[in-house]
Amino acid sequence: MDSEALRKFSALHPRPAGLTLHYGTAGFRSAAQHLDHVVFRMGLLAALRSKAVTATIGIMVTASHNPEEDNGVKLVDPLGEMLHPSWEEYATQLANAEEQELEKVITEICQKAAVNLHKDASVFIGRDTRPSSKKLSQSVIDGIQVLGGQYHDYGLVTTPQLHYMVCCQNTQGQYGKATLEGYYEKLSKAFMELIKQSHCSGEFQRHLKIDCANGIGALKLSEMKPYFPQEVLFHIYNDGTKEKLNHLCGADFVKVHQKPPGGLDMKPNERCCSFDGDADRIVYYYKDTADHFHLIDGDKIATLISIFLKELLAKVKQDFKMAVVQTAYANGNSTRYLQETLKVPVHCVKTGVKHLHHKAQEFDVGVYFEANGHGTVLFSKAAETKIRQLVKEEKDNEKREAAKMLENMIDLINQVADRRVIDTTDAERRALTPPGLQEKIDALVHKYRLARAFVRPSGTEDVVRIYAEADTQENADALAHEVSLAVFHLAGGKGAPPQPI
Ligand code: 16G
Ligand code: ZN
Repeated sequence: MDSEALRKFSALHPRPAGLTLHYGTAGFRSAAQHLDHVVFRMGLLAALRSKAVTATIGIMVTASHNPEEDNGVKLVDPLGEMLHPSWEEYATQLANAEEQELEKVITEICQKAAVNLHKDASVFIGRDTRPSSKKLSQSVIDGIQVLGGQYHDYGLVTTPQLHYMVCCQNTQGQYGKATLEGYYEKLSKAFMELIKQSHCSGEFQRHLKIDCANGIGALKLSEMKPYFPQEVLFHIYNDGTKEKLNHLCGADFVKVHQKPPGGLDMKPNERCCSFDGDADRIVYYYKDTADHFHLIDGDKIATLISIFLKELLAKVKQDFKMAVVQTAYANGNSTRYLQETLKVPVHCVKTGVKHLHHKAQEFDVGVYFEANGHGTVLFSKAAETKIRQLVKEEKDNEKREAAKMLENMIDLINQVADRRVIDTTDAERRALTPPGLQEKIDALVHKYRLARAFVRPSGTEDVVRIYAEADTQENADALAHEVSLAVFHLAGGKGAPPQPI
């Protein structure tokens, strides 16, 4: 290790005294001005991780759905997965080390994780459109270079694009070409295959209005446009030229407020969707002729995909294991529908893509979605090959219209508010501390029909989140309010007690 270079560069990226940050649900997130030393050190860590696994590692500078003033950084493992949990602790140690202890901490990590510092390191870098992201990604480069690593800076990319590049690189192109062109070609080809099979009420052109949360999605979607056939028409809204990132728009806004984003004028039955700031979430929505807003969130997307896959699997004469993975935020009706009507096993895990992904890997077909719109489907090689074969052979597909399934699900209303720190268990569905809180929540839930509620500390912000669902909007609001009052009283709430919603 070049101790001199390490000293020199870490002095250029000083750690503000007394600031402690943790590698959370999706990496580090904080106000952008607190992150320079963290991203420099994550450059160091990415180089170490690359040396440890002899593969290219990704590093993304983004704070996803957080406000524009925030930023964050997360590492991507060789197959495009989230950083292995065993390394999260090293990330936290490195981020919080005193400057003069940095070399010692690096040496300790090398010992614990059997890293040979003489090996080569290769890191792919990406960033979102936040004003602070460019400078922070420069600091990442400093970190990589101090440990003698090579890097490729992809500049402005979506989070999924960076994951894709890393996976392509480490599978020697088997997954696709590690270029933006390769990404657009792969996705548009798959999309066209898919729509060939769908029946689309005879329309020649299909329109989709897309709210890009004033983020990177707008840029990348514009680049992707030429790869789609003429009959698919995208209309981009909230492209970042006028308003702030994630402000009154984006997937999180639409999900939380159950209404269309600002800046998107929606006519009855028009198809609309929203990304978040780094374009790794999507939710769909439309309004009907009676002006009612309908949200197709992660729960419904997972259910629709499951209906489709379940039908395909029934035709494949092999016993593939399929399951859906959700979090505690999943609407209770979607869980019931999947388990009872569709007969698909459902598993509940902690919030965060890494937990869902990990669980979904246990199955031949693992569908995972968070209610907020993060998700995908994983296939075992054998299941993927069989399904591809079948899809190719299938000429006469039945109609699978969203409406059919939506009739089977009644929307329950979810309310989320913020409060103080709490410890949880059972995939975050039950509170262990403070004493008495869980009992109180149980009693409150008991008062309402088809109700659920839970509280959990946020993994990305300094707040506690409160979730409630019930048979009507009024009841869900009332339950959320009662639970937030219980949190306020039992968990030392600050300021005035929460007001009714
Ligand atoms: C992060 C997670 C997301 C989760 C959210 C919860 C990834 C890529 N992102 O954005 O999955 O839903 O955190 O945030 O894992 P919260 O802990 O603040 O509620
Ligand atoms: Zn995101």
